[in-house]
Amino acid sequence: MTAEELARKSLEYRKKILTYIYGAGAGHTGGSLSCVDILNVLYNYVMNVGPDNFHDPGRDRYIQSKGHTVEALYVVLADKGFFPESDLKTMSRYQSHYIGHPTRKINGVEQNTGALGHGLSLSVGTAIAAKMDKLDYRVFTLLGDGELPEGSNWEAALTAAHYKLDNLCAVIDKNTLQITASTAEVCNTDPVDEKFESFGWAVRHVDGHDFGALMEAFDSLPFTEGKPSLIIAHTIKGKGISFMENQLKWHHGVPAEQQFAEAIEELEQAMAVL
Ligand SMILES: Cc1ncc(C[n+]2csc(CCOP(=O)(O)OP(=O)(O)O)c2C)c(N)n1
Repeated sequence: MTAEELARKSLEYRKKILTYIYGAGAGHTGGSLSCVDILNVLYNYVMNVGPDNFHDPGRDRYIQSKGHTVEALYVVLADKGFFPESDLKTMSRYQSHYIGHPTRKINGVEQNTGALGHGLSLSVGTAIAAKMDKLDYRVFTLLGDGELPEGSNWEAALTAAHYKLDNLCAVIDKNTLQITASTAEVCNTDPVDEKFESFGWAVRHVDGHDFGALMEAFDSLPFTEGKPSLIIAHTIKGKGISFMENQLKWHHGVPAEQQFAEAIEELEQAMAVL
């Protein structure tokens, strides 16, 4: 897929994220909108994974550590054909498997996540398994900048470098906001690039909404042979909907009827000029 095609798809994804969150009356809106371009590029340009090979041991793996923004993952998995999109109408409803965090009950989900701080460890184990099994799949994980203070991340970072996991790529969705305050105010992890580099990772910064830049970064993996790679994706929480961008209340804010209509209108206008 080209950068232009990906850009169009992301606008569709944003509409769907808002539609299903609005329908469910629940969801993590801001962080889903900040990470959806990254998921789009991963699933439609980078990774060798789809419903046809999901049980193939050689498939690429994606583990979403910031599990609370599962709505972005759901719309991408539905678009890839892992399950019918109509399933998402049940999101967050009684007895639906489409709950507010990823579980392996959903086709296409590799690991249960949601308690922050576990995705990188799971990914390290999966990447070690590839090396042991002499398989050439790659492992991708998405971390929130707000989850980085969890100590398990740093243990995993150390281990990834120790085992020279150049088949592992972590992406930080660095939208700079947490739930109640900025990430820097809650627990500052900057300079996060220098920290990971000092742990033995190869690190790059990228605009997390620039499709060409994301594609180029993923094309360059591994950044250094014998080292795990980290992409620090600079993103905007609530990206694409002007009244949601960079606003804490949209962490898990659900649009009211009028706000929903305005948001969809903004996305349709963006589509018209693309
Ligand atoms: C172990 C754990 N502690 C606390 C939470 C509650 N929690 C849910 S989202 C969130 C903020 C996460 O911030 P970030 O990772 O930056 O997510 P984003 O801003 O991208 O949505 C927290 C603390 C959790 N899910 N897991």
